[in-house]
This record gives sequence, structure tokens and C-alpha cells, in this order.
Amino acid sequence: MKKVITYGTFDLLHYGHIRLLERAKALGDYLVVGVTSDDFDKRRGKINVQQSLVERIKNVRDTGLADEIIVEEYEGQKIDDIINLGIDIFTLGSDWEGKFDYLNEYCEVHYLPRTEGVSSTQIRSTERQLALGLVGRNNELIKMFKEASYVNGIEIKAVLPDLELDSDLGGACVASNYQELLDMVDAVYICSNPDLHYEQIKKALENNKHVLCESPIVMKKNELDDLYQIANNKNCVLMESIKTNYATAYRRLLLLLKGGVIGDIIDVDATCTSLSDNKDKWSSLYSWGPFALLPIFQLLGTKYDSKNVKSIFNQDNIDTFTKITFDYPNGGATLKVGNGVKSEGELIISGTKGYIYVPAPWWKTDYFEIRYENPNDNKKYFYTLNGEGLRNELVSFTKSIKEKRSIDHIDSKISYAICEVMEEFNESNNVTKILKK
Ligand code: C2G
Repeated sequence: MKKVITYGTFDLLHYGHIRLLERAKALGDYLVVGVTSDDFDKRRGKINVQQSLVERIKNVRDTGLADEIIVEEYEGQKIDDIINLGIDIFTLGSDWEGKFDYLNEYCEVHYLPRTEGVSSTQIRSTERQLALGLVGRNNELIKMFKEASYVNGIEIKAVLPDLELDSDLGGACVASNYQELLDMVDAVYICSNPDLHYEQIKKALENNKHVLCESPIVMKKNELDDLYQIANNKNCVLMESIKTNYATAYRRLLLLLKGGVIGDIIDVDATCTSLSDNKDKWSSLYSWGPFALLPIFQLLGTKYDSKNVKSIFNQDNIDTFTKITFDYPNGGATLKVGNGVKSEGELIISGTKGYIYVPAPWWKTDYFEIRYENPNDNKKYFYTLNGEGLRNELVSFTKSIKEKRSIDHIDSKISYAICEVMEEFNESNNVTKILKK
């Protein structure tokens, strides 16, 4: 019996895929189809896959052409599969011509002519594009503009930067005011000064526009209530943006922790600082607080017993460094953020069996380590980081709009908890202020 194997994502299964499977099957007597896992696709840069692994497997199964379906999960798996399954022929479409010749050592390799005129990318791009507007700080705005070009289904229609742009942003129109921007788009990404968020978000929602807003969304809990209410009434998505939440390594880390790799979590220590970003004279807590609060609230919950805040303020009454210690019933957390003060930007999560160490800059991490008492048990994890997480965040935002439900959003309890920390800080509640002359 001749065994044939082929691989693919098979997203939105189409005629080209079916013809490939038919011809692959005809090369032998038994066809194994390897369907790529969502993770593996993301790692190899395919982030726009619309259907889940389960849906894609079902579609392949429904063709009746596969005798066996397996999941392709890692680089180099093809050799393992060929050996373990006793494969005689490996085949793929001619778009891969030459790429898998190294498998000749293990079995025959055939490239089949690709069917012209049809592809998943083309099917995806015929869907209506979401017109997105960007408003706020130039640096963030430009980063988002670049990342959007990797995401199917989004077109940046208009921008409203804080300062005049010195780079050309392709076909995007530079709006002269906020209302003009809103009139051109279906959704906005807001990365402006947090003091402006409330009015900007409210106006966008009242104009029936979906909103992705850099954290902190707002500085007052009643304002957050208000905005969620309007979003709800208008059937619009209001999503908080903290890119770290969408970085693959960070997400894996959360899952591993849930599985108990370091036992019970006792302490979280998160530090984020920068020297360069203080041009706008931003508070360190506004700009870095949400990043550092994210793992604290995600891992220990939002119900802490008490917190202690200590800040160094400059002459302009802006905190250049803030340290917060949280007391939890079964542990604690420390946040250190600085704009104008530099420290090691690492994340350390301590548990009863071991700890996790994420090196600086942990908020855009592709790597972490699980460390134990016995160093021989230590494990290192590496992942691909696409656009610091922004790319996956945009995918989640567009999917949420399309499917009219929140997909992968930061829990609203966490949004409220972040907001509360900001609110109390602004009201100087329990804040020890040190004025640096
Ligand atoms: N295909 C084709 N004609 C098309 C489109 C796709 O013959 N018009 C073939 C591809 O060449 C591939 C298979 O259908 O052999 C699945 O295509 P994709 O779902 O796009 O998967 P791909 O990214 O090519 O994955 O490591 C290799 C991968 O697993 C192959």
C-alpha cells in the first residue's frame, strides 16, 4: 500500500484545495492530511486564518478524500510524520516547489501544479474591509498603521496625529478634526493622552463607531460605566488595548501558570521603565501602569486587600517613578514604573514550586523561563512575536466587530481595576508623594 501525505491550513476550503487533495489521493492508496494548528500558523506568520482548527479539520473530513487527518503543530514535524506513519510520497502544491526537497531523503517528493485563480487570501479579501481611523500620539499611530497592513480586512482610511507627520502613511487621509475622521471610518483606534479618552470614545460610540483604545481607557470608574453602557446600547465594540495581552509568549505563560507549573502563585513583580518616552511629559503610571497591572490582576485577581503607592514627582507635578505594592489574602505584588527613571524591565512570578522569569523588556516578550530549585528542571520557552502583539490585537478587534461578540478582550473586571488604580492616584488617595527638586 502506497501512503501519501500532504499538509495545509485549508482555511475556507475551496476548489483549489479539493483539486490538490484529489490529485494527492490519486498518487497512492492511502492519504494522510496534516492540518496546521492555529498556533503553528501564527508562528509561521499566517495570522489571518478565519476558521478554527476544528472547522478546518471538519471541512477536510467532509471532502471524503482523507483516510487519516493529523494536526501539524511544529517546525520539523514533517520528518517525524513521514518516519512514524511510514509515508511513501510527500506532496504539496507548486507554490512550495523546491522548499521540501530535503524530504527526498525519507520519501518521494511531488509538487502538484497549483490551481490558478482561487485562494483563501482572495476569498478573505472580497469581504468588506473595515475602515479604521487612528487618532493620537504619532509613535503609536505609526506602529499601528504598519501592523494593520499585515491584517486582512482592515484599511486605514484616516489619521489624526497629535503632531504633524513626517512620514507618508500610504493612502490614509490626514483628517483636519476628530468629527471629520469619524465620518470617514467604521472604527477608531485611540492612542491619545488619557485625559482626552472619555470625550473621544463617547463621541465615536455616539457616531456608531467601534473603538479600540489604549489603556487606561478612562481615569474614572463612573466614566467607564458610562462608556460601556453607550457601547452596549449602540451595539458597538469597546475594547481596551494592551498589546502584551496578545503576544503569543505571554498567552502561553498564562496558560502554563493556570496548569500549575509553578504551583500556587504567591507573588508578581512587574517593572516597566523608559527614559526616551518622556517628551510628552507623561505620567509613568499612565503610560506604563496598565502593562504592569495586567499580569498582577490576571494572575492574582482584582480583589486585593490594600495597596501602598509611592511616587517621585518632578517640578511639573508629573510622576517620573511610581511603585505600588499590593497585599492579597494569599500573597502580594509589586509594580514599578518609570518615565525618566531606568530599571531592569523584568517580570517575576513566584510560586510554591518554582518561579517564572521573563527578561526585559517583558511587555514585548518572545521568551521566558520556568525555574526550579533544581536547575536541571528549568525550561526555556521561545515564541514568535508579531508586531509586539498589536497584530493579533487587531485581528481580535476585527473579529469581535464581525462576530458581534468580544473575542479575547481583556476582562472588564480588569479594566475597572486599572481604572480604579488611576482614579485613586489622581485623587492622591493613599499616595506618598516625593517631590524631586
Ligand atoms: N493549493 C492549490 N491551489 C490553490 C490554493 C492552494 O493547489 N489555488 C494547495 C497549496 O499549494 C497547498 C494546499 O493547497 O499544497 C493547502 O494550501 P494552504 O491551505 O494555503 O496551506 P499552505 O500554507 O500552503 O500550507 O508547510 C507547508 C504547509 O503546511 C502548506
